[in-house]
Amino acid sequence: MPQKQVEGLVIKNYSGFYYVQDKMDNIYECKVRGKVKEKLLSGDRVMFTPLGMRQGILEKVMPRENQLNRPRVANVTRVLVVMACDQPKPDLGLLDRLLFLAEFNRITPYIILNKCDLDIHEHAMQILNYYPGTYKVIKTSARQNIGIDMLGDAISGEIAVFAGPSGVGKSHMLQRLIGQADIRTGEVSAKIGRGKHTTRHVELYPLPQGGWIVDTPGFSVLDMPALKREDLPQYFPDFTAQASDCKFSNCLHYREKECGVKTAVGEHIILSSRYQNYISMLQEVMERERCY
Ligand SMILES: Nc1nc2c(ncn2[C@@H]2O[C@H](COP(=O)(O)OP(=O)(O)OP(=O)(O)O)[C@@H](O)[C@H]2O)c(=O)[nH]1
Ligand SMILES: [Mg+2]
Ligand SMILES: [Zn+2]
Repeated sequence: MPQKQVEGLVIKNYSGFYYVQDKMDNIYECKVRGKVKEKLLSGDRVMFTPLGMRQGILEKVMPRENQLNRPRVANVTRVLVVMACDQPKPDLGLLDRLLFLAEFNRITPYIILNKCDLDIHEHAMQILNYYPGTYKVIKTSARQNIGIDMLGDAISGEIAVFAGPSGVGKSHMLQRLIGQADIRTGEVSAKIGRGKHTTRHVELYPLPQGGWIVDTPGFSVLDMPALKREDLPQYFPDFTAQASDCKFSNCLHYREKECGVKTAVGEHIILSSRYQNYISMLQEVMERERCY
Protein backbone atom coordinates (compact mmCIF):
# COMPACT_ATOMS: atom_id res chain seq x y z
CA MET A 1 0.00 0.00 0.00
CA PRO A 2 1.46 3.42 -0.92
CA GLN A 3 2.53 5.68 1.98
CA LYS A 4 0.42 8.77 2.64
CA GLN A 5 1.89 12.11 1.54
CA VAL A 6 2.06 14.96 4.06
CA GLU A 7 2.70 18.71 3.88
CA GLY A 8 5.98 20.21 4.95
CA LEU A 9 8.28 23.21 4.71
CA VAL A 10 11.84 23.07 3.33
CA ILE A 11 14.06 24.57 6.03
CA LYS A 12 17.44 23.88 4.48
CA ASN A 13 19.23 22.18 1.64
CA TYR A 14 22.45 20.51 2.63
CA SER A 15 24.67 17.93 0.92
CA GLY A 16 22.00 16.91 -1.56
CA PHE A 17 19.30 16.51 1.09
CA TYR A 18 16.31 18.74 1.77
CA TYR A 19 15.34 19.08 5.41
CA VAL A 20 11.55 19.28 5.66
CA GLN A 21 9.58 20.23 8.76
CA ASP A 22 6.05 18.83 9.12
CA LYS A 23 3.08 20.36 11.01
CA MET A 24 4.14 18.51 14.19
CA ASP A 25 7.61 20.14 13.98
CA ASN A 26 9.34 16.87 13.11
CA ILE A 27 12.20 17.28 10.67
CA TYR A 28 12.80 14.79 7.86
CA GLU A 29 15.86 14.38 5.69
CA CYS A 30 14.44 14.07 2.20
CA LYS A 31 15.66 12.99 -1.19
CA VAL A 32 13.82 14.37 -4.19
CA ARG A 33 11.65 12.08 -6.28
CA GLY A 34 13.10 12.07 -9.79
CA LYS A 35 10.15 13.73 -11.44
CA VAL A 36 10.35 16.95 -9.34
CA LYS A 37 11.89 19.32 -11.85
CA GLU A 38 11.57 22.71 -10.15
CA LYS A 39 14.59 24.18 -8.39
CA LEU A 40 13.73 23.91 -4.71
CA LEU A 41 14.40 26.73 -2.26
CA SER A 42 14.35 26.99 1.50
CA GLY A 43 10.89 28.27 2.38
CA ASP A 44 9.18 26.12 -0.27
CA ARG A 45 6.04 24.32 0.85
CA VAL A 46 6.12 20.73 -0.35
CA MET A 47 4.36 17.37 -0.22
CA PHE A 48 6.52 14.48 0.89
CA THR A 49 6.22 10.82 1.79
CA PRO A 50 7.73 10.00 5.20
CA LEU A 51 9.85 6.86 5.36
CA GLY A 52 9.95 6.19 9.07
CA MET A 53 10.43 9.10 11.49
CA ARG A 54 13.52 10.80 10.01
CA GLN A 55 13.64 10.27 6.26
CA GLY A 56 11.33 10.96 3.40
CA ILE A 57 10.84 11.40 -0.32
CA LEU A 58 10.02 14.87 -1.56
CA GLU A 59 7.21 14.54 -4.10
CA LYS A 60 5.88 17.94 -5.10
CA VAL A 61 6.49 21.70 -4.69
CA MET A 62 3.52 23.95 -4.00
CA PRO A 63 3.22 27.31 -5.86
CA ARG A 64 5.28 30.11 -4.28
CA GLU A 65 3.85 33.30 -2.80
CA ASN A 66 7.11 35.11 -3.53
CA GLN A 67 10.83 34.57 -3.90
CA LEU A 68 13.70 36.72 -2.66
CA ASN A 69 17.11 36.56 -4.26
CA ARG A 70 19.21 37.92 -1.42
CA PRO A 71 18.95 35.63 0.47
CA ARG A 72 17.44 33.10 -1.94
CA VAL A 73 14.33 32.01 -0.06
CA ALA A 74 10.67 31.45 -0.88
CA ASN A 75 7.42 32.51 0.82
CA VAL A 76 8.92 35.22 3.04
CA THR A 77 6.29 37.16 5.02
CA ARG A 78 8.48 39.51 7.12
CA VAL A 79 11.66 41.45 6.43
CA LEU A 80 13.49 42.55 9.57
CA VAL A 81 15.65 45.49 8.58
CA VAL A 82 18.34 45.71 11.23
CA MET A 83 20.38 48.81 12.08
CA ALA A 84 22.50 49.39 15.17
CA CYS A 85 22.05 52.39 17.48
CA ASP A 86 25.79 52.83 16.92
CA GLN A 87 28.87 50.79 15.87
CA PRO A 88 28.13 50.90 12.98
CA LYS A 89 26.02 54.05 12.82
CA PRO A 90 22.73 53.52 10.96
CA ASP A 91 22.94 53.64 7.17
CA LEU A 92 19.73 55.53 6.30
CA GLY A 93 20.29 55.06 2.56
CA LEU A 94 20.39 51.29 2.93
CA LEU A 95 17.43 51.42 5.34
CA ASP A 96 15.24 53.25 2.82
CA ARG A 97 16.33 50.94 0.03
CA LEU A 98 15.53 47.81 2.04
CA LEU A 99 12.15 49.24 3.06
CA PHE A 100 11.42 49.93 -0.61
CA LEU A 101 12.44 46.38 -1.61
CA ALA A 102 10.17 44.89 1.06
CA GLU A 103 7.25 47.03 -0.16
CA PHE A 104 8.05 46.18 -3.78
CA ASN A 105 7.92 42.45 -2.93
CA ARG A 106 4.74 43.00 -0.86
CA ILE A 107 6.38 41.78 2.32
CA THR A 108 5.80 43.58 5.65
CA PRO A 109 9.02 45.21 6.87
CA TYR A 110 9.93 45.84 10.50
CA ILE A 111 12.79 48.07 11.59
CA ILE A 112 14.97 46.57 14.32
CA LEU A 113 17.29 48.97 16.10
CA ASN A 114 19.81 46.77 17.88
CA LYS A 115 22.61 47.64 20.33
CA CYS A 116 20.28 49.90 22.35
CA ASP A 117 22.73 49.36 25.21
CA LEU A 118 25.06 51.81 23.40
CA ASP A 119 24.71 55.59 23.10
CA ILE A 120 22.23 56.48 20.38
CA HIS A 121 23.78 57.96 17.24
CA GLU A 122 21.90 60.93 15.73
CA HIS A 123 20.87 58.78 12.74
CA ALA A 124 19.35 56.26 15.16
CA MET A 125 17.51 59.17 16.80
CA GLN A 126 16.08 60.09 13.39
CA ILE A 127 14.89 56.51 12.92
CA LEU A 128 13.15 56.58 16.31
CA ASN A 129 11.58 59.97 15.67
CA TYR A 130 10.37 59.47 12.12
CA TYR A 131 9.80 55.87 11.06
CA PRO A 132 7.27 54.67 13.69
CA GLY A 133 4.68 56.80 11.84
CA THR A 134 4.90 54.31 8.98
CA TYR A 135 6.63 51.14 10.18
CA LYS A 136 6.90 49.05 13.33
CA VAL A 137 10.18 49.83 15.07
CA ILE A 138 11.58 47.49 17.75
CA LYS A 139 14.54 48.41 19.96
CA THR A 140 16.71 45.50 20.99
CA SER A 141 19.99 44.62 22.60
CA ALA A 142 21.20 41.15 21.75
CA ARG A 143 24.00 41.69 24.25
CA GLN A 144 21.68 42.52 27.16
CA ASN A 145 18.74 40.40 25.96
CA ILE A 146 16.41 43.42 25.65
CA GLY A 147 13.44 43.43 23.25
CA ILE A 148 14.10 39.89 22.04
CA ASP A 149 10.60 38.75 23.16
CA MET A 150 8.98 41.49 21.09
CA LEU A 151 11.13 40.50 18.15
CA GLY A 152 10.06 36.87 18.64
CA ASP A 153 6.40 37.95 18.66
CA ALA A 154 6.92 39.76 15.35
CA ILE A 155 8.24 36.53 13.79
CA SER A 156 5.76 34.11 15.37
CA GLY A 157 3.82 32.31 12.65
CA GLU A 158 5.86 34.03 9.92
CA ILE A 159 8.82 33.30 7.69
CA ALA A 160 11.18 36.20 8.40
CA VAL A 161 14.54 37.24 7.00
CA PHE A 162 17.12 39.53 8.57
CA ALA A 163 18.52 42.21 6.31
CA GLY A 164 21.01 44.95 7.02
CA PRO A 165 24.67 45.89 7.06
CA SER A 166 27.47 43.80 8.48
CA GLY A 167 28.14 44.01 12.20
CA VAL A 168 24.73 45.22 13.43
CA GLY A 169 24.16 42.02 15.42
CA LYS A 170 21.88 39.88 13.23
CA SER A 171 23.59 36.60 14.10
CA HIS A 172 23.64 37.48 17.80
CA MET A 173 19.91 38.20 17.72
CA LEU A 174 19.30 34.90 15.94
CA GLN A 175 21.26 33.12 18.64
CA ARG A 176 19.07 34.76 21.32
CA LEU A 177 15.87 33.95 19.45
CA ILE A 178 16.48 30.27 18.90
CA GLY A 179 17.70 29.79 22.45
CA GLN A 180 17.34 26.13 23.27
CA ALA A 181 15.49 25.36 20.05
CA ASP A 182 18.73 24.49 18.29
CA ILE A 183 18.82 21.15 20.14
CA ARG A 184 15.99 20.04 17.91
CA THR A 185 17.90 20.58 14.68
CA GLY A 186 21.23 19.42 16.05
CA GLU A 187 24.10 21.11 14.29
CA VAL A 188 22.41 24.54 14.05
CA SER A 189 24.36 26.56 16.60
CA ALA A 190 27.78 25.65 15.29
CA LYS A 191 26.77 27.05 11.92
CA ILE A 192 25.79 30.53 13.11
CA GLY A 193 29.36 31.62 12.71
CA ARG A 194 30.06 35.24 11.97
CA GLY A 195 30.63 36.18 8.35
CA LYS A 196 30.67 32.54 7.33
CA HIS A 197 27.42 32.58 5.48
CA THR A 198 26.93 32.22 1.78
CA THR A 199 23.61 32.73 0.07
CA ARG A 200 23.99 29.20 -1.28
CA HIS A 201 23.38 27.92 2.22
CA VAL A 202 20.10 29.49 3.31
CA GLU A 203 18.55 27.99 6.39
CA LEU A 204 15.22 28.61 8.10
CA TYR A 205 15.70 28.39 11.85
CA PRO A 206 12.49 27.34 13.66
CA LEU A 207 11.72 29.48 16.75
CA PRO A 208 10.41 27.96 19.99
CA GLN A 209 7.28 30.18 19.81
CA GLY A 210 6.64 29.25 16.16
CA GLY A 211 7.79 30.90 12.97
CA TRP A 212 11.12 30.78 11.16
CA ILE A 213 14.00 33.17 10.74
CA VAL A 214 16.73 33.28 8.10
CA ASP A 215 20.09 34.84 8.93
CA THR A 216 21.53 36.88 6.07
CA PRO A 217 25.11 37.99 5.58
CA GLY A 218 25.43 41.75 5.87
CA PHE A 219 25.48 43.88 2.75
CA SER A 220 25.56 47.56 1.85
CA VAL A 221 24.77 47.81 -1.85
CA LEU A 222 21.61 46.74 -3.62
CA ASP A 223 20.57 47.33 -7.21
CA MET A 224 17.10 48.58 -7.99
CA PRO A 225 14.75 46.06 -9.63
CA ALA A 226 13.33 46.85 -13.06
CA LEU A 227 10.36 49.18 -12.70
CA LYS A 228 8.96 52.30 -14.31
CA ARG A 229 9.61 55.69 -12.74
CA GLU A 230 5.91 56.40 -12.21
CA ASP A 231 5.58 53.18 -10.21
CA LEU A 232 8.21 54.15 -7.63
CA PRO A 233 6.30 56.63 -5.39
CA GLN A 234 3.60 54.11 -4.39
CA TYR A 235 6.23 52.12 -2.47
CA PHE A 236 6.79 55.06 -0.09
CA PRO A 237 3.67 54.90 2.09
CA ASP A 238 4.64 58.01 4.07
CA PHE A 239 4.54 60.05 0.82
CA THR A 240 0.99 59.02 -0.09
CA ALA A 241 -0.91 61.37 2.24
CA GLN A 242 1.20 64.37 1.14
CA ALA A 243 0.89 63.51 -2.55
CA SER A 244 -2.78 64.49 -2.51
CA ASP A 245 -1.50 68.10 -2.49
CA CYS A 246 0.56 67.61 -5.66
CA LYS A 247 -0.72 69.51 -8.69
CA PHE A 248 -0.20 66.52 -11.00
CA SER A 249 -1.74 63.17 -10.16
CA ASN A 250 1.29 61.40 -11.67
CA CYS A 251 3.77 63.65 -9.81
CA LEU A 252 7.21 62.08 -9.30
CA HIS A 253 7.95 64.63 -6.55
CA TYR A 254 11.10 65.53 -8.47
CA ARG A 255 11.22 68.53 -10.83
CA GLU A 256 7.49 69.27 -10.65
CA LYS A 257 6.16 72.52 -9.22
CA GLU A 258 3.40 72.54 -6.60
CA CYS A 259 4.42 69.22 -5.09
CA GLY A 260 2.91 68.23 -1.73
CA VAL A 261 5.76 65.86 -0.95
CA LYS A 262 8.44 68.53 -1.48
CA THR A 263 6.41 70.97 0.61
CA ALA A 264 6.22 68.35 3.39
CA VAL A 265 10.00 67.91 3.23
CA GLY A 266 10.42 71.69 3.59
CA GLU A 267 8.09 71.64 6.61
CA HIS A 268 10.00 68.69 8.17
CA ILE A 269 6.92 66.46 7.97
CA ILE A 270 8.85 64.08 5.70
CA LEU A 271 12.42 63.32 6.82
CA SER A 272 14.75 65.03 4.36
CA SER A 273 17.22 62.11 4.15
CA ARG A 274 14.31 59.87 3.21
CA TYR A 275 13.31 62.19 0.39
CA GLN A 276 16.94 62.40 -0.80
CA ASN A 277 17.16 58.60 -0.78
CA TYR A 278 13.93 58.43 -2.77
CA ILE A 279 15.42 60.81 -5.34
CA SER A 280 18.57 58.74 -5.70
CA MET A 281 16.46 55.59 -6.24
CA LEU A 282 14.33 57.50 -8.77
CA GLN A 283 17.44 58.63 -10.67
CA GLU A 284 18.67 55.05 -10.76
CA VAL A 285 15.32 53.85 -12.11
CA MET A 286 15.39 56.58 -14.79
CA GLU A 287 18.97 55.67 -15.68
CA ARG A 288 17.98 52.02 -16.13
CA GLU A 289 14.89 52.90 -18.21
CA ARG A 290 17.24 54.18 -20.91
CA CYS A 291 18.85 50.76 -21.23
CA TYR A 292 15.60 48.95 -22.09
N1 LIG B 1 26.99 46.51 22.31
C1 LIG B 1 26.39 45.55 21.61
N2 LIG B 1 27.10 44.79 20.75
C2 LIG B 1 26.45 43.83 20.06
C3 LIG B 1 25.06 43.60 20.20
N3 LIG B 1 24.71 42.59 19.35
C4 LIG B 1 25.83 42.22 18.73
N4 LIG B 1 26.89 42.94 19.14
C5 LIG B 1 28.28 42.85 18.68
O1 LIG B 1 28.34 43.30 17.32
C6 LIG B 1 29.27 42.53 16.58
C7 LIG B 1 28.64 41.98 15.33
O2 LIG B 1 27.61 41.06 15.66
P1 LIG B 1 27.08 39.98 14.62
O3 LIG B 1 25.91 39.29 15.28
O4 LIG B 1 28.17 39.13 14.12
O5 LIG B 1 26.60 40.94 13.43
P2 LIG B 1 25.95 40.52 12.04
O6 LIG B 1 24.90 41.53 11.75
O7 LIG B 1 25.52 39.10 12.06
O8 LIG B 1 27.15 40.74 11.01
P3 LIG B 1 27.39 39.98 9.58
O9 LIG B 1 27.23 38.51 9.81
O10 LIG B 1 28.77 40.38 9.20
O11 LIG B 1 26.35 40.54 8.66
C8 LIG B 1 29.80 41.45 17.53
O12 LIG B 1 31.04 41.88 18.02
C9 LIG B 1 28.78 41.43 18.66
O13 LIG B 1 29.35 41.07 19.90
C10 LIG B 1 24.33 44.41 21.12
O14 LIG B 1 23.13 44.30 21.31
N5 LIG B 1 25.05 45.37 21.78
MG1 LIG C 1 26.02 37.44 10.85
ZN1 LIG D 1 4.68 65.61 -5.83
